[in-house]
Amino acid sequence: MKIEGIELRRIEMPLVAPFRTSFGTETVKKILLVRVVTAHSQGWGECVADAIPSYSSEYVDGATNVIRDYFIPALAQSRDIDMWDVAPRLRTYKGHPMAKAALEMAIMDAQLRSRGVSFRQFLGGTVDRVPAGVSVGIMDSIGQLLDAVDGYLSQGYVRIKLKIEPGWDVAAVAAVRERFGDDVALQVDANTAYRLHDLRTLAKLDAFDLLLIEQPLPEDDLRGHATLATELKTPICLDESIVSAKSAADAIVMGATSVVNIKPGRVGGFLEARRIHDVCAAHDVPVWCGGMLESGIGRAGNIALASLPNFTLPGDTSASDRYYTTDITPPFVLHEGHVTVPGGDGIGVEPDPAILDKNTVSTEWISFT
Ligand code: NPG
Repeated sequence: MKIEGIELRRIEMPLVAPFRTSFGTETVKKILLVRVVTAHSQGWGECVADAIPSYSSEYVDGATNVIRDYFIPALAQSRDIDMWDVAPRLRTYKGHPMAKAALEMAIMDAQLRSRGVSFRQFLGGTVDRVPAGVSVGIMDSIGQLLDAVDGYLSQGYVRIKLKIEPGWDVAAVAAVRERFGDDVALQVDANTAYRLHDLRTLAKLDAFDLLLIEQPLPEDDLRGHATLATELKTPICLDESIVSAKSAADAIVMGATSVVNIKPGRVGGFLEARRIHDVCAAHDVPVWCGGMLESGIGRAGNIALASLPNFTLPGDTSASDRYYTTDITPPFVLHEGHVTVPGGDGIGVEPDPAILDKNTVSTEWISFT
């Protein structure tokens, strides 16, 4: 596939409400979009790096720079590029999986569109719709949290994930269980906010029959997670720690995780995400698809990934209006707790040019010719 050029487009989208996690509060999502143009098609990729390096070491300005200054020149050495070439050609550059994933996604989208194949077909998805969970941020009060959960349950979300941190954990979970009962599929996400010495607090969560506790300890602490797993009844699920199929295999074999959150951006792209899916399936470890507040572009890819057979738990694949009043693509909507897997070529959605322009902060065109 011959690439004519790549556009790096920065957009900013206001969130419907502030989203607070153990590492910070977001009110506006700053997104880098990558558009790859070939003679026959174009393809879109979304970089999930945050504005600041707090979830991981990547951040959106850094991702923009590394793509412009290193990755595109490496790819432009030959105009003829296949999606399978992207990761090997960028391997000399350490890290930056979110930036690499965005480029690979755009190239994959262009290539699949020109072949008339959808992400779902290419990845091996087996269903037309996937169950949608929702992630609920840390709030100022329990009352506020209960109102938010109530709203999401009435919209039909089939699983609730509560963000937790020390001081906002057992009481929040207890209040949600007490108000909404034991039938609600409930899980928690700590985003690395605890240490092994918090074992007693974390063990109190065992009383609430949670689906899982996500990433309680720092990402490099696989041994700590393995220890925790022997002490807790609640299954441990790793997110930040799982950066490749190899790290997934290591974590599983060490007993550090019994469920895996797969985010294509975190692991360098959809090709590696599918390898992680396969490794987990081979170990009978269920997976679910995480989210990073993506616009419709990234969301479309995530939903296609979530249609693979070992995605047996609902993902953070919520409807567009969970985060955005107006998405840049036609919105993903909730029907009976599910979202529809796009069936069109490539990611199956296109941004609306007027909405895209309205949210655009800057664009850069890098020609390959
Ligand atoms: O639904 O897209 C979504 C967001 C789900 O909670 C969510 N994401 O740690 O998984 C996470 C968290 C996150 C959000 C992480 C933004 C980093 C940035």
